[in-house]
Amino acid sequence: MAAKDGELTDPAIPAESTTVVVIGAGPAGLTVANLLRRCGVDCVVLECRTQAYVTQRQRAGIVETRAVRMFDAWGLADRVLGGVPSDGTLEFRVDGERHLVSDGDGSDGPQARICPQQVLVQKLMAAYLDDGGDLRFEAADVSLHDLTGDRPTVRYRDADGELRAIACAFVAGCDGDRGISRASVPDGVLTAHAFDHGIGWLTVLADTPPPPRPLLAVSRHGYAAHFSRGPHTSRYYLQCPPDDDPKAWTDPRVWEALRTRLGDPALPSGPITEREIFRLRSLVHDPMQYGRLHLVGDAAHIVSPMGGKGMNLALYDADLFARAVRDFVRDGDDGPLRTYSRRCLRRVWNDQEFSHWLTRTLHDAGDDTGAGSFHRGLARARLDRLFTSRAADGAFAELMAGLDPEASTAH
Ligand code: RFL
Repeated sequence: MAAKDGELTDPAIPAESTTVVVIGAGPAGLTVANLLRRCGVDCVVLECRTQAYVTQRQRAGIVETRAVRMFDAWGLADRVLGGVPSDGTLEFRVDGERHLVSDGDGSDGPQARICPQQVLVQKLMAAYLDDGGDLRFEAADVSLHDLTGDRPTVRYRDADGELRAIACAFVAGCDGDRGISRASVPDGVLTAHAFDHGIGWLTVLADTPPPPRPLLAVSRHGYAAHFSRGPHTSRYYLQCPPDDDPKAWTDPRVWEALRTRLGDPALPSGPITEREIFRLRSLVHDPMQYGRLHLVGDAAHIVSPMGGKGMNLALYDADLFARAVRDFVRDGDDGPLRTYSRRCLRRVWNDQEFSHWLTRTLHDAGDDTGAGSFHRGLARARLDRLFTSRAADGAFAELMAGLDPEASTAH
């Protein structure tokens, strides 16, 4: 929490100085740090967890086309993107029937990559550290001070338990939904727009052959999906009641449900390494800045995983923030910093709408006990349009790629 001014200048605490303190070393924080280094702006990254924890955390799996081109424009694509290029198609399986839909928009340039989040994080971290970047793990009790002044201070306790203070020009709050950054903004400044989809997903990570392309399956048994998370690893999703107990989903029950819902009796099973149930929820905080604090990624917004936008939005915010700081430091232009929140939120709402549309369509089209048979009919009509209309497929591909006329990667 923000502290009173009297607590700021303790002579016993060694004081340092930098231009940007980045809180959190996830995709957002490490991207901000790398981009700032690329334009010669110094920064310090504070991460509360250990290096091993951060580099093993498995979540997202696709870097969208727009984000691939963003790294390319910064000259970082070869260093930070792992995985393999996407083949530009998604499979929808409706009651066992296969429909391939293009998720490549046909534009020239590098395309989306199937790149697990932990691989992106490992490579971003390696690039930053190889370039001499300052990244401090196990930073405890991080607190932000004087955010509305010209020179905020970030205090924390280092891995040896010593209190430290860093004065800076800007703070990048990249510490996720449960971090300290957003919690440091006084009550009443931010408006939270929250939505609970009333849907649960059992998510399972297993050592099994990944599918050739992302697979999303609709049936009366409920939604299921199968995605690649590396050459020998898969992530599966199974719709379930939001308050279900993951322990009730034994291995045989998981494999049987997947075979039924994916319409694939021969689906191979394998060791399950992670099993978790979460509620699908969406959340937007507006504005995404307070004084010299800028919220980046999950610290500002959560998108339901349908459509694979959460991590990609974090990368978008990071790009906008780094360019805005560069313009301020290099040219004294504070315009991009002042409009940071408005520009980010335009894309955030665009992606929220896409994710919400896809979430409703794929759940309503299957099990009609939730939304009712009328909504089931509407959702089936939307899928039919997607499978048969070139215009509908084109709009879908544009949203998947993250490319719209505003998605400029111009520097
Ligand atoms: P992160 O990744 O949560 O990183 C935040 C970092 O901040 C640290 N931290 C602190 N450090 C210092 N002091 C403190 N007080 C701190 N508090 C926290 C944390 O330890 C951590 O290292 O946020 P970031 O960087 O904004 O990145 C966001 C993405 O991680 C997130 O949007 C995605 O994982 C969402 N997501 C998906 N996104 C996609 O684009 N495609 C997907 O397919 C996809 N699948 C998913 C997902 C999220 C999931 N979860 C979390 C429910 C699948 C799942 C299961």
